Amino acid sequence: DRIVYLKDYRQTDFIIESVDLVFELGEELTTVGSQIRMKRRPGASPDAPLEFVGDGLQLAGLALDGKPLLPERYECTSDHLTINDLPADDAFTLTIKTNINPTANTQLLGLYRTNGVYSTQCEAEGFRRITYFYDRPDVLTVYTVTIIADKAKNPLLLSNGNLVEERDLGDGRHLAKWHDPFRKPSYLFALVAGDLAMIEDRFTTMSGRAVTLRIYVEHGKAERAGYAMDALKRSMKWDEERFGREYDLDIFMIVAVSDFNMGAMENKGLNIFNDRLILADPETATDDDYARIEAVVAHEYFHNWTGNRITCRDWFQLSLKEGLTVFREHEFSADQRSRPVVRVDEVKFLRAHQFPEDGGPLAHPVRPTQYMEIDNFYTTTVYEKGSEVSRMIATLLGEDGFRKGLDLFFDRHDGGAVTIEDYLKCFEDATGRDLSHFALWYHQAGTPVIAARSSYDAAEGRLELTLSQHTPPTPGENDKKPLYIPLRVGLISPNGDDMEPSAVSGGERTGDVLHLTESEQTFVFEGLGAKPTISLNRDFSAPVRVRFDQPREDRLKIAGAESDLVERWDAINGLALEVLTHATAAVRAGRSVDTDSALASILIETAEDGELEPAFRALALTLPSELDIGREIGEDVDPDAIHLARKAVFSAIANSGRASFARLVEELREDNGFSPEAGSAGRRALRNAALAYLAEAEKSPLPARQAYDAATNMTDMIAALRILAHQFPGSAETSAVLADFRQRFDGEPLVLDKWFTAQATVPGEATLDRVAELMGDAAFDEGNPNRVRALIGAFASSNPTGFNRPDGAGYRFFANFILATDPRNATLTARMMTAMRSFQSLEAGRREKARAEIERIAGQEDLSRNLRDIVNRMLK
Ligand code: HT7
Ligand code: ZN
Repeated sequence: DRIVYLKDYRQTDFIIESVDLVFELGEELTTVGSQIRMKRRPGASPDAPLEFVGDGLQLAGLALDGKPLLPERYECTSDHLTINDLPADDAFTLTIKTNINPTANTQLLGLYRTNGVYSTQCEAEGFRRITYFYDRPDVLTVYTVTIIADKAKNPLLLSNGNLVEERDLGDGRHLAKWHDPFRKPSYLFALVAGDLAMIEDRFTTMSGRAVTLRIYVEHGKAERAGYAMDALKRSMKWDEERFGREYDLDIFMIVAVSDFNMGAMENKGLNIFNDRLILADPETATDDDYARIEAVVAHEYFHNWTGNRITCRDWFQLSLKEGLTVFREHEFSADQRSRPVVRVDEVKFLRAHQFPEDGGPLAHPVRPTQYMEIDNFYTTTVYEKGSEVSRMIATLLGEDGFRKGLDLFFDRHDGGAVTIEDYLKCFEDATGRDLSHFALWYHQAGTPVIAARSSYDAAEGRLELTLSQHTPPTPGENDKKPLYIPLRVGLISPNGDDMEPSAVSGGERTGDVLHLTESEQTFVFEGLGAKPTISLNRDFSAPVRVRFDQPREDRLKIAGAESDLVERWDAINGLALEVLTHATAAVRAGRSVDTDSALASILIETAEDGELEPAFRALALTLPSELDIGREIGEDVDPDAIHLARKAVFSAIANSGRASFARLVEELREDNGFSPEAGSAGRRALRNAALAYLAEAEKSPLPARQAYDAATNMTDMIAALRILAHQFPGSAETSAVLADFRQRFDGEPLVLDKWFTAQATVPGEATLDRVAELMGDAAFDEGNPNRVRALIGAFASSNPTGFNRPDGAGYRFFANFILATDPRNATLTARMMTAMRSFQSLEAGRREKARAEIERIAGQEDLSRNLRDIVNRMLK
C-alpha cells in the first residue's frame, strides 16, 4: 500500500484553466463528460506526461482538441490516466468520458444515489471516483456543470455557484447548468439531484449583497429546517462582525441527506449535510442536537473563507482549514451561548477524544508528515487540537493581534492553496512576534504534562512557581522538545479576589499569561501581601495535562469560589475523579468504598447555587463517566470495578442530596413552552441531572416514568428513558417506556437512533445480546452510517462494561461486524475501529482478547486501505 510523504510534494506539470462537466444522470449508469482547458506549467519539462488519477473508473472516451486520442498516446487503468506527447506551450482541451454507477456506490464517496437522491462527497479523494483529474487541493479551477436527468424523478438539479441555464429537453428529461466563478479544488465540487422540499430565506451582507438562502430536506420535513436556517443567518452575521468576512455568491444552499459518512461538507455554495445536523423540532431533537446543528451549520459556513477561499496546498495541511474553522466555530458558539459552559464542553471533548488519541497508537502531529489513507486523518488531533493551537496563538497575540494576523492571511492568500507556514507567517508579519518556537505545536505529537510546585515566602511576599514540561513519547517520536506554552495563571487572595504582583521574573508574562518555553522555569511573583491560591491553566489556555500537588484546601477553594468557571469546573471534576479512582481501587481490592462527603457537599452546593447559571450547575453535578474514570486510571483498567465504584459514589451523593434533588426537579419544571435557547436548555440539563440522582435516592423508576409521561420535548423524554434503561434495567416501567418510544417514533429514523443508543449503552454483559437483537429491528439499516453508529458504534465506544465483557464476546461481535461492513463502507469501518485504540490500557485478560480480535482483522487479506491502516497502526 502506498504511503504519501509531505517531503515529496511537488507542483503539477500542467495548469487547468477551466473545466466543463456534463452529467447525464442514470441510476445505474451515469455518464460524466469532462472538458478540460489546460496548458503546460511554465518551467515544467516539455515532455512530462499528464498524470491524472481515478478510482474504480471506466473510461468511455478520450479526445484531445476534439480528436479521439490514439491508444498509443495514453495509458489508462481504473485508477490512473497518463497521456504522453502533449503540447509544450500551447493551451489544449482534453475531453474525458467516464461511466459510473451511483447506485452501486455504497462507500458514499464520489457520486452516490441513496433514498432516491443523487449526491456527492468529494473530500478528500472522492472526485477521482467521478472522473480522471488532478484530484488534489492545490489545483484550483473554474467549474461549469451541466446536469441532465429525468425530470419527474429529479425536479431538483443542483451544483456549485450560480444557476445560468434551465431547460426542458422534451424527452422527459431536463437540464440545469451551474457556473461557479470562484476557482476551487475538486474536493469542493458538489452535485445534488432528486425530489426534495425546500425552505428559503434571505440575507443582506454588510456591503449590501442580497443572498438567497435555501435548505433542502426530505418532503414532510421542511418545518424541521427552521432552526438550521436561523443558525445560518446568525453565522453569516457573526462572521462579518467578528472577522470581517462576507459571503460572496448570490445563493447559499444546504442539502440534508440521510446517508452520509461524516457530519457535513462545505462544498462551495452547496453544503451537504448529514440530516441529523439539520433537522430539529422540540418533539424530535434534544438540546444537544440543537447546539450541534448550530455549531456545524456555522462551521461549514465559516469554511467559505477558511478552506474554500483559502485552501490547503496538500492534505498534510488539513488543520490549516479544519483547526482554524473549529476555532472559529467554538468562538461563535461561545458568543451565542454561555462562554464558560461552551469552553467546559470543549475541554471535556478534548480530554475524552483527543488526549487518548495523542497518547495512544494512533498519535500524530497536528500536521502529519505521512499518511497511507488521508480519510483516516480527519481526527480530533487535526480538528480539535488544531483549534487549540489557533486559540493559543490568539492568547499569545491578544484578540487584536490575532485579528490583524488573520486579516493579513485573508488579504495575502485569498484564492490560494497554502501551508501552515504561510498561516503562521501572517501572524508574525502582522505583529512582529516570532512564532518559530511556537510552531512546534504543529509538528510534535503528544500531550504535554506540566508539573507544578510552589513555595511562598511570607516575609518577602514572594511566590515561586516552578513549572516543568514533559511530553511522553509517541509512535516514531521518542525525543520531545519543550513547547512554547501560554498558561493563564490566576493568583487568588484569601478573600477570593485576584491578586496582581508588583513584579514577575523568570519568564515572560503578558496579562495573566505565563510563557512557558523551557523544560523547566521558575516564575517569581513579588509584592503579594498574602499567600495566594494558584489557579493554573485558567480557561484551559493550553491543551496540556497539569500535575500540581496542591493542598486539598486550595482545591476546594477553587472548586467552590474560583471566578474562572472553567477552572472551577475542572477543580470539581478533579475532586470527583480522585474520589472515583480511589473507589475503583477499593472495589478491586475488595475494600469498602469511601464515598467522600466533601465531594457530595461541593456537588450539591454548586447544583443549588442560584448565582450560577443552570447549565454550569448541571456540568458540575454530572459525575465523570466510566470512560473518563478509565482514562484517568490509564492502565490495567477494569471496567467492571469502575462501574461498581461509580455506582456507589453516585448512590451516596444521591442519598445525601435527596431533598435538594427533589427541590430542583420541582423548581425547574418548565411550564411556558419550549425554547431551544441556551438558558432554557441549561435548566433542562440541571433538572435531568437532578432527576437521575432523585430516582437513585428513591430506588424507584417512578420519578423517571412520570417525567417521561410528562415530557413535552425530546430532551426530557430521552433523559427519562435513559435513566430508566440505565438505572432500572429490566423494570416493568423501563420495558413499557422502551416499547412506547419505539412505537411512537416508528418512521422517524433519527429519533430511533436515540433509542438504539440508549439501549446499546446500558451497562452490563446482557447488552451484547440486546444489541444483536436490535440489529434485527425493522428500523435498523446496516447501510446507513447514522444507524450503524447509533447502535454498534455507541456500544463499542460508550459501553465500557458491555463491550469489554471479560469473555471477549463484545470484541468478537464488533470485529465480525467490522469485517462484514468493510467492503461496503471503508470510511465508516475505519473510523469505528478507533473505538478500540486504547485497548492496551485494559487489564491483561481483556487486553489480550481485544488484541486477538484486532489481529484477526489485520490477518484478513482483502481489507480496505482505510481499515488496514488503522489496525496496523493500532498493533504497532
Ligand atoms: N471538511 C469535511 C470533511 C468531510 C469528509 C472527509 C472524509 C470523508 C467524508 C467526509 N465528509 C466531510 C467536514 C468538515 O470538517 O467540515
Ligand atoms: Zn471542517
